[in-house]
Amino acid sequence: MQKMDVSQFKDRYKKKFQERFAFNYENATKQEQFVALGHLVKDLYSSDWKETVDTYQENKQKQVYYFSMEFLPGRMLKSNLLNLGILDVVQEGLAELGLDLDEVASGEMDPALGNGGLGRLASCFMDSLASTGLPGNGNGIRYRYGLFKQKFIDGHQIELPENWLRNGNVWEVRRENKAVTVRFGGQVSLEPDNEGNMHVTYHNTQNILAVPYDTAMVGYQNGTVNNLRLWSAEIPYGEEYLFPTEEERNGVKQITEYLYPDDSNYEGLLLRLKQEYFFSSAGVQSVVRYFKQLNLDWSYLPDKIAIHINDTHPTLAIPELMRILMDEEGLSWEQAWEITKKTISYTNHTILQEAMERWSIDMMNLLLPRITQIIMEINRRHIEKKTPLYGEDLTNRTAIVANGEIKMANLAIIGSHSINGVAKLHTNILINHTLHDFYLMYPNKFNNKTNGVTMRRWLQISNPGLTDLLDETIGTEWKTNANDIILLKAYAEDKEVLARIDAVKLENKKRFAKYVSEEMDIEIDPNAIFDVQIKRLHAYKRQLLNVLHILDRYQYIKDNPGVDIPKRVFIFGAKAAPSYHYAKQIIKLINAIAEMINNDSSLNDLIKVVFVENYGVSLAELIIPAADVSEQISLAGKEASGTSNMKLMANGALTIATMDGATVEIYDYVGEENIYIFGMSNEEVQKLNAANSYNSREIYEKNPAVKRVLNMLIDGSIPGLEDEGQDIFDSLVKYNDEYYLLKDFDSYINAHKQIDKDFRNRETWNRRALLNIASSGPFSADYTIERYADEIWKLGAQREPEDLI
Ligand code: GLS
Repeated sequence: MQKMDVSQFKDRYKKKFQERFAFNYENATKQEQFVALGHLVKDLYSSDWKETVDTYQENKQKQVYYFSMEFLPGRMLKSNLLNLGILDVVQEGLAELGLDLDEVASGEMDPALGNGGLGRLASCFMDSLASTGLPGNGNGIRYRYGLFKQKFIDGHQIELPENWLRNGNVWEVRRENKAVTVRFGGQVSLEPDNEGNMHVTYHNTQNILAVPYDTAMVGYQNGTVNNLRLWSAEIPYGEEYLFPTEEERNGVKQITEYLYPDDSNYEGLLLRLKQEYFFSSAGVQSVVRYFKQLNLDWSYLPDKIAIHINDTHPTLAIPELMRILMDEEGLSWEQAWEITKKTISYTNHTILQEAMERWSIDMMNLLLPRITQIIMEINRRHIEKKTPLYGEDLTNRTAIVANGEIKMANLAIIGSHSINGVAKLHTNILINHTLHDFYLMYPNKFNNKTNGVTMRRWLQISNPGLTDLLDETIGTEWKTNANDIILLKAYAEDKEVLARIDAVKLENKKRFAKYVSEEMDIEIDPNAIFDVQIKRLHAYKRQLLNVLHILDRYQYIKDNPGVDIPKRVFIFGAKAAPSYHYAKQIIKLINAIAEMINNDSSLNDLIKVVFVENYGVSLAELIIPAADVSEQISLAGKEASGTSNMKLMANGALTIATMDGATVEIYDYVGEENIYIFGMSNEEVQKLNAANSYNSREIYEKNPAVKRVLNMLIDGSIPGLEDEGQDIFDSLVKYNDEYYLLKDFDSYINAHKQIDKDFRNRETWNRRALLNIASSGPFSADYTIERYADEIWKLGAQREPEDLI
């Protein structure tokens, strides 16, 4: 890309604006100002985009296709500017034009095409693939409506549609000429031809056109621009199609209309299955079409293509690839099977049983008759081959088809060459418990790839103050080699640097406090401890434990008026799945407590509770740099990895945590003095489960602090609650506290008391913040991606035709 100076930028921007809107930029809305800038930026990377795609093809380079039902890219303007190396030029240029970059950037919609960590991980990976110069593309769904927009009315979560495309989307390019057809329903017949080869014929199918929209994934100042391809469902056109009825039109539109708003908890809905097949099939078809242009024998497919399935949602890519290779390209089952297994790899993101996808065979058969035949045959062969080796019991436990259902994780494992967990502890749990039977069969398929986050968005863009501090102390090498952040350790005793860490944090806290004041009408003191829990609302994540601590603290302050403890602001950001009643009750509870506490002047502002509405990537960028304390308090063994833990650490928050997910690795890097660990370990949880002796009511009866806090839920102390208080109380006392909150209560409270003490000593606290920042380098997604590329996708070491001879 050609470099541009400030004055060139200004000229181009004015011209671009004029071209698009035919009036002056000064009179425009933020959204219009953004659109013009977006188009300008797109012009700047378009030649690199084309060149990257051409080069991959000319060199016949092996490429990975990351199939994911969710992507959560966040606003892309600043990320593109940063990666193109023109963030400063544009910021300055806009300022000279009387515009503020942050204001203009807020004119972009934040596309919420994902629920939470899983979708955000996919987007961090896209950024890292391009930024490390690796040939990697995304494949997903262009949802018309992303995740719902959350509103609080009387403290209750209300879901509104998020029409993120209403003003168009600057970044995408519609590629109708690359559309493919996806077939649903109907019947199939298999008939032999004269030579005895089987031919598949489809009857009465519903054909849907999958139209790709491509978005550039710009690498960090390296000229690489990869592709994120999102598919939209449309009515096929052409002479063979009659004009569709309204019902048909709606049926088609529906397929890519909504993102399913469930995280870790999926409903068996026909529409969702349609979505899964829709983007898996479209993706596989386009990959195969690309491979055919290379003019290689089919056996080279795994040498040129890697397909990665992000959780089980795209698992139908396995039977789809089998179908295409056999039915359309004439390969034998054995050939197709070898190629498929070598091409596909799978990441597991959760061990929660309710999140393990299963589909009824009847539903699958109705919707995808040929795919169902193939799945049944994969299963039949699996059982036939493994039973003599592993016996009937074990083999049957690994069956894909059982009790009228198809188990997607089993299909994903059997039909791929690699399965990975997302943190060391998670992978160990998969190997030793959840997927142990499979581990016995395929020990070499299992591996760990601890998650990572892109430091570009989560440090450089969201925390410019800290970025400058790093540049001025350790140089700029950390921006391409995050492990260099460790060099900051050398400044751990430097009082001036420690004071700057403090000042940067304070600035970020003021920025967030301003938002809270303007948007929520709550005043918070930037000198208070900002204690942050931001993630989906789920019982296993134990936001409720955080609430119990708040209530305990409330009681303590009430009992001890004038007590001298640091002020705390408890900050929550969380959406609950619309059908997840209990999670929504907890949202209501937090809002009711916020109302009670924030309006109680007798508390002297010692506690405040801020529950931001509509938490998403953009709000995360505002909150994370302002955090002092990072809450990672899931029941040990339940959180596969977590990724907000990494972002918060990199921004200098100290973590209070159970030994769960990737937090265990944070502990290893940062050292026990710089993190607050509490509660049961995974082993202790397992033991307690096995002993079957837990009695939460006993804790309630015997522990006065627990009793007092829990009673508040039911004695009318918290105004505005209806059934929520009683239901939540019952979940903890009557129904034996599934996630062991009461068991971990005391140690959690004690850890927080320690935080109060430690926060007082600013210098020590800042040193520990510094050590957290310094230890965060290994969590850069660039490294995670390099490990996927080397160990799973083998992007560097593909076999060339000569190697065969
Ligand atoms: C999740 C896990 O719950 C998170 O712990 C994990 O960090 C994330 C990315 O690996 O995947 N699984 C899931 O279904 N949603 C998630 O966020």
